[in-house]
Amino acid sequence: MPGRFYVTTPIYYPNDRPHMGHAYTTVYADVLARYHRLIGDDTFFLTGTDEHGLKLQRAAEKEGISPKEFVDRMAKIYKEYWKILNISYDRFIRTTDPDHEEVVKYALNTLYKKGLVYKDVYAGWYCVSCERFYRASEYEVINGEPHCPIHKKPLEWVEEETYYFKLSEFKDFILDVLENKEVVYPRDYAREVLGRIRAEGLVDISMARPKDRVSWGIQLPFDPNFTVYVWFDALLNYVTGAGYLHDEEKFRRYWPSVHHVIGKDILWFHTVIWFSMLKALDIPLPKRLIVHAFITSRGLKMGKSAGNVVRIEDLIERYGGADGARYILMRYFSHLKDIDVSVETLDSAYNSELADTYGNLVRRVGVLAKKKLGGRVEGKADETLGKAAEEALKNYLKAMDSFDVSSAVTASMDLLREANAYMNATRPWERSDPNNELYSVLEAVRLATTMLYPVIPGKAEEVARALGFEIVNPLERGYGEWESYDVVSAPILFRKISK
Ligand code: ME8
Repeated sequence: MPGRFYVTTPIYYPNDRPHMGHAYTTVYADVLARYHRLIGDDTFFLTGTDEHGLKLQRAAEKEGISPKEFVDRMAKIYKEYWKILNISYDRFIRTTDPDHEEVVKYALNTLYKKGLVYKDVYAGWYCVSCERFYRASEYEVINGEPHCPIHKKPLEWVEEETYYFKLSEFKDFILDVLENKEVVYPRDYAREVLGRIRAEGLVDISMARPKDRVSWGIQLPFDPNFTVYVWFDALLNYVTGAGYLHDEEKFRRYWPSVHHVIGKDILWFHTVIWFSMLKALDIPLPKRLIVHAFITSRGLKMGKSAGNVVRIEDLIERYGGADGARYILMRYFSHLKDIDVSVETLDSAYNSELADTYGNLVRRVGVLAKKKLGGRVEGKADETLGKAAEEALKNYLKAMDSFDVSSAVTASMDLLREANAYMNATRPWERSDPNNELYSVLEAVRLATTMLYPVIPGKAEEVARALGFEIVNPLERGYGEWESYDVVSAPILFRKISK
């Protein structure tokens, strides 16, 4: 029975163009979406931009244009990057979209009517880059001044009237979810949040900003002098995107299968705050919250503030296009351990795996099929290679179903290595009739290409066209189940990077 799969990325702050870190999350979510479409699931993929708040207000001021003009320009840039990277989202949500603004107002009104909101003063240290307050136990003191632990920038002292959300009332609920429910993946992150709640408790949080300080935001529905705190606005994008309030049928269809993909920097918001908001709104929790670690460079989280970003265009240029870039991002995708990117490791995976193991095999089998058989290949599948293919597919499906994309890539490469070894052992170039051998290799190439399709969709389609097959659900057409091949050409897929 086909399932359903709804996947989201964080909605990014469009104060600047996306970099390798944003591509890391977005490509990963795209791979999950493409995989689920491939196996026949009814899939919906949401990404977008988080456009309100002080950070955007200031970015626009710096450019001397209105916030709306600024975010319009930046949302367009985001879409261009995702197009170049072949991101197959179904909706690009912007928090300035009218349906979203309606959802936010409706949701906050609901919290208000339920008595979960009250007015009081707030004083604290604020990081505009994070759009959040930091407590004394959390910030770093540099030269006697409080600094953001992530951005290392001085915090700003804020003292003002605000509205609080009664987060403290949800403590038992959150503890129960984190302790007993399989929502957070990997579970280590649930334990991390649990530890923090146990150590610090859960205090009520400010959910509004005075309009005279932060004007760029959605107006609080029950007090026109305030705008909604950007995180309360942003988190709700996930329900808006699924049709909440506007398309009940769509919401019923996709919400139960929602998978949020996030970086570990925004874990607290997506567990404690988001789960409490959902509970308060009587909306079921997400099926999974899939958390990943950071890409670091020179030991620091890659980001604009650290000044160590790798540009998406540089990745694309170095690795021969979007597919090469997507591959190296997924090859090292990691949930728990930060990955420090070095050109040497990335280059070596690209050269040895994409160019040699995959590219050379495609080229060799294509050339031989043309030369020895005029392109028409029909034969019997080799049993041993078939076993290896089955094993690889099994490992691949298991990895994909547990969100482990880098192991799925490894399983695909294992199959290609087996196919290379089979080719070298059977030497089809020396045979007068190499139909069986070439067919066996082509089947392995077809299956591995299908498995890699979610990661390298462009190149996978190119191989399918050149060798004469289609990318279809591998569960329906396993090894040896493609009848025959009409090889058209033998493309050179990836050019090696020389030192
Ligand atoms: O936090 N390594 O937006 P944001 C890995 N608007 N992932 C990285 C990364 C790195 N070095 N740098 C960025 C926000 N990311 C909010 C989200 S959601 C309701 C609101 C990725 O533009 C990672 O997914 O700061 C991280 O969680 C996200 O970008 C933060 O993007």
